[in-house]
Amino acid sequence: MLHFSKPERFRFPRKRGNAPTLCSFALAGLALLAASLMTGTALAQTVLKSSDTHPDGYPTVEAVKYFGELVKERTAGRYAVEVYHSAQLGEEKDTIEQVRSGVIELNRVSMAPFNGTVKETIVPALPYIFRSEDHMHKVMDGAIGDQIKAAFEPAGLVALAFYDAGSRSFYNKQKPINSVADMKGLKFRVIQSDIFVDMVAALGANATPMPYGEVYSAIETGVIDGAENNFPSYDTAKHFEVAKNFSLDEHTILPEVFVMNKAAFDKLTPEDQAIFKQAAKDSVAKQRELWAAKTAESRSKVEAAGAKITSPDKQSFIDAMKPVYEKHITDPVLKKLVEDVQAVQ
Ligand code: GTR
Repeated sequence: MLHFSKPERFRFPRKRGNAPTLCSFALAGLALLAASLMTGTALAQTVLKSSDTHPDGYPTVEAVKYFGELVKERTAGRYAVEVYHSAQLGEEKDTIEQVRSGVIELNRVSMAPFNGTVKETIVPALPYIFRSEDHMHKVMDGAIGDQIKAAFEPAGLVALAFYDAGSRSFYNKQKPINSVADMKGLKFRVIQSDIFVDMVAALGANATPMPYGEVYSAIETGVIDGAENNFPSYDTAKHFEVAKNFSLDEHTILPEVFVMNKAAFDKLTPEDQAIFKQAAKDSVAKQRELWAAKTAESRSKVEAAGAKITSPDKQSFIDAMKPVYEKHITDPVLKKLVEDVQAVQ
């Protein structure tokens, strides 16, 4: 569903009993024009809503804003994008439903909550499937990335871009983690995906899937001992305040996805579709640059605030993941995808 932006309703300054005069209509028209010029929205412009769980200034939020600027410029102002950051439209799982049903047109989310609906997203969510961020880029920027993008269509979505999310690691309030043995019995919040639940179980710990916005107080009150995420999320969600032991086990290098409601995309002319796709592609370069800077900034910030970063023996984490692969990679399509990813040098 596309939304046509309407400037706020103009109220005629009516005196009781007086019909609006021609002059007041002219004034109203001028006021509308002035308002639209001031807010940068042309009249009869289509404004697309986009959601993000992160706060303003976060690399994904800025990348989608940049995408919106490019689209606006390249469609001569016919389309614009409004980014609702800070989970204003709800937690990720809910906003995924909103974008699938067309309540909103765009959404920037992690791929993990799609693991149950778009099976191909399981592959990049597997622990230690990528050897490095560079390996992930080579895979996701190429034919395998295109195959994963195409898999969103039956779910009513067009995957416009993958954005960087660095690597996810565990952090907790109890103790430093130096090996898999240290994980035993700890309670971690995981992102809402069975892969993550099974990964934590394979490490001897307990997983609780929970919306992102509830994690801080769950750690603070001791419902859980910790969670897992990258440095920018650990920083901006302030989890470092309540869980100071960050173990750089880097279990996943799972990119984010920027999706559009398919019906809304299909309504665009072929020329506009090409503009949207190119703008999304251009926003990836911008996001990667912002991501690298933010990761370094967040890491120094949390360290200065007292977070203790350890580098556990990664091989023992990798070895423990066998049952996760055995359970989730049974489908021939996924088996082939895993082999294809591993073969990318
Ligand atoms: C972040 C990711 C968010 C959200 C969050 C989470 O790294 O950027 O989209 O999925 O993790 O753990 O819920």
